[in-house]
Parts: sequence; structure tokens; C-alpha cells
Amino acid sequence: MAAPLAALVLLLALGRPALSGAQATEGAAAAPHRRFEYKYSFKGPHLVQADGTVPFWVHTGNAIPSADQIRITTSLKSQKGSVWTKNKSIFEYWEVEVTFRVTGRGRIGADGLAVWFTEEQGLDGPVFGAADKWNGVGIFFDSFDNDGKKNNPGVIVVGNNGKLLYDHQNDGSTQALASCQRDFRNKPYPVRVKITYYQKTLMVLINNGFTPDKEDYEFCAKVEDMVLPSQGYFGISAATGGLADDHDVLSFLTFQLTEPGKETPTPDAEIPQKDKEKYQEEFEHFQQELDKKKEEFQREHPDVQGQPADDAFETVSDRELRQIFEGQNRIHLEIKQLNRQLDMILDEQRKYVSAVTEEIAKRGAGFPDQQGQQVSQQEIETVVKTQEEVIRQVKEIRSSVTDALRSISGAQHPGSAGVYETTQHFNDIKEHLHIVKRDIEHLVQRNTPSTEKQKCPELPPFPSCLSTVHFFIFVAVQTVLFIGYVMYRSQQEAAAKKFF
Ligand SMILES: [Ca+2]
Ligand SMILES: [Ca+2]
Repeated sequence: MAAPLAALVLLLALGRPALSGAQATEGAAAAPHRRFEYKYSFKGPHLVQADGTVPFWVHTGNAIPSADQIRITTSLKSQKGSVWTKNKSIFEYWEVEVTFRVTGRGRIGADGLAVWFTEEQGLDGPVFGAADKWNGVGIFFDSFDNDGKKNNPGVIVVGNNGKLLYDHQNDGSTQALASCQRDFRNKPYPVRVKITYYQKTLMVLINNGFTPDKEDYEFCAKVEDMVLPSQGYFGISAATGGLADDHDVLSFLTFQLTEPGKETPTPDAEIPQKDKEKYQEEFEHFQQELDKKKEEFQREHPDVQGQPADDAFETVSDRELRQIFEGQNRIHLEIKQLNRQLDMILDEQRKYVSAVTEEIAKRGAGFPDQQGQQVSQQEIETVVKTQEEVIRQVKEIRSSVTDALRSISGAQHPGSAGVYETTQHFNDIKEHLHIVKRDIEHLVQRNTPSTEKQKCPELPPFPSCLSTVHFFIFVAVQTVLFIGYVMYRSQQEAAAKKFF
């Protein structure tokens, strides 16, 4: 019972067979209808059953299935293993997505890994752990450079009609239908391969395991007019030699491809109603078990719950980074504005140059004098206006640069913005005063003719109402009166002294 359950979980985990098909048909008329085939696929985290088998697959040799991957060979000498679908596919065109890792301590590894689509299962043999003389196609990820041409690790596509013996000593170079040189060993992320067989064209795309991006595929090889058996087994195999790598397959997903308009019934219709109910029941049971396990885990590890709360707070370095980022954005905006304004200026300048050129051309052509003058007057006015406009825009730019500088320096020294503004203010006042002073000087200079020296106006004649004789008589009388008063005072003081 675990086999259909695991398949159902896999199906639900992927949850996209119908959807991807719909998207494909919507996207382009020629795009094939794509349907996930769970009976020809495996994927963690519940890959293996309790008895150690993989649902719908058989494994042979040294292959070891575990919960989230199948180790086809361990990194020991002369190992080989393979995994094959239990059933033949019943569809003409297909796509497989294989995720694997080839890891080893050595700078060079061996032998390699192969993805198969063959008429019969190649359970054991000398070709990367699988049988020779296959009828179908093998896509080989060959690690070891047997022929010494320095072209390994590499990927080659070899087709066979069931009669050919694989030329292992030459890395199949004489038999390859297509190939590409890729190093797939010891990559930070799993290597992903997408093999598509559609309308007699086989295409191999590869994600080299440098990024975690699942859709980051690049082209590797293409074989046109390829005839493959209409029904066959999917398989994956690997082998080691004197040198050895771990060959781990994380997932093998198969999709059926159908030409638009030739879609087969949906998978729901294929599964009998009775089976569907059974699967549903088992899935629900599984879901309950999972919830129970989750609760138990949370009860046993209460400290794990607290971890996500850390994300709510911003650390000091995060804040600094954010502030730097915002500052950079502001500078970026200012520079963009400057750029726009410079473009405008350039435009204006171009207009100006073209106007001048036109003017010169007109003069050269020899227009009638009066008309020419009229036109040139107009032209000159436009030129002057343009120049004024240019000057105005340059000023705008200057002020915007000043603003930018101020905002940058404000960001660097948040406290000094006020001081800067005050200084600027004083400078403005100083400049204004200078202007006023200059204006006054200018006015003064304009009002006085520069050649004449300034003279004082002549005083009007003083009226003579007092003669010199009268003046002297007046002075003499005053003197006599003063002497008399002084003598009188001294006599009075002497009389007063006699009484005491
Ligand atoms: Ca080889
Ligand atoms: Ca080679």
C-alpha cells in the first residue's frame, strides 16, 4: 500500500501536471501539452518505502535508495548500479528532468552516469553500469577521459539500434550524435538536466549546478530526425573504475508530451474511482500522521519555535546597509536629474548652432540687404533668448548640484546642516551688501562729471550791522563794570570779617 501512497504524495507535491499543460497550450500554438507521469518519476523526501524499494522503479547492482536520493554508486572502486522504471512508457514524446550530484575527492573522477530510454531494461552491463547493444538512446555524463583528448568531463548522446557495441576506449567519440563539454563534478548545487524528445528531435539542456535557480538551463546538445522506440523504459545508471565518485540521483521526473489537439484524457479519468478514493483516504491518514509528528516535534523542541521571531528585528549592520542604500538612491536620483538637464542644454545648444549655421548660409547666399537685416535681427533675438535660456538652466543645474551636495554632506554629518545653512545665509547677505555698495558707487560716479573738481559754494556777504568803534566801547564798559563788581565784593567780605 505504501507504493501508491508515495506516488500520490509525489503527485500532490508537484501539483502541476494539468497546470503546466494548460500554460503550455496558452503560451504558443506549437508548444506541446505537458503532463507529469508519476509512474515514471521519483523524488524525495519520501522516495523509498519501508522495504527499501522505490515505487514503480527497480534498482540493481550497488544502487542504494534512501529517503531523498538514490546513490547509484558509492565512491569505491569498480562499482556499478542502475534504476529502471518497472513499466514501459506508453507515450511517443516525453521530457525528463534529472537532478543529480557527482562528487569525489579526486581532481579526476570516474566513470560517469547515464540517462536511458531503451526498449528493454539494461539492468547490468559495461556501459556506465548498464547493458550494451541497447535499442534507444543513452545520454552519458562521462567523467573519465579514456582517449586522452582532454575533453572530459563531457556529455554525449549515443543512439543505438540494438546492434552496436559501445566504444568505451574512445569515449564513444565515433558514435556520438551530439555532445557538449561540461564539468558536472563537485558543484555547489545539484546538476539539472532536461532531456526533451518531441517531434523526432532530442534536445539536452543542462544547469551546471552553479546556481540554485531551477530554471537556469543552457543548451548542450540537439539531435534531429531521431527515431526512438515508441515504447520503452526510462533508466539511470552509473559506474566507477580505478577512480571513483559518488553518483547520487535526487530526482527523476518524467512528463508526457503531446502535440496540441492530440491530448489524451486527463489523469483523473485514468485512475479508477475506487482507487482514487483509496488514495485520498490514505493521503488524509498520512496528513494526520504528519500533523501529529509536527506537534510532537514542537513539544519536544520548544526553543525552535522562537527562531523566526529574530527576523522581525533589524540589526545594526542591517540598518546601516539600508541607510547607505537609501543615500545611494538619493544620489542616483539627483544624478539622473542632472543628466536630464544636461541633455536639455545640449539640445538647446544644438538649436543655437544650427541657427547660427543657417544665418551664415543665408548671408553667403546674398539675400537683399534689407530683408537680410530683418531676418538677422530676428535670428539674433532668438539666439539671445536661447542663450538666456541656457544661462537660466545652467543656474538651475548649479542650484541642484548645491542641493545634492548639501544632502550628501547632510547625510554624512547630520548635525552640521544648520551651520551650513547659516553660513550660506550670511554669505548671501554679504553678497547683497556688496551689490548695494557697488550700485551706490555707480550712481555717484554717473552723477558727477569726472573732469571737474568739486568746489565749495561761495558764502553770501555777511551783513555789517556793528561797527568797530561801537564794539570797542562796548568791551570797555563791560570791563569797567566787572572791575567795579569785584572791588565791591572784596569790601563786603572785609566788613564781614570785622564783626566776627
Ligand atoms: Ca570515459
Ligand atoms: Ca575523452
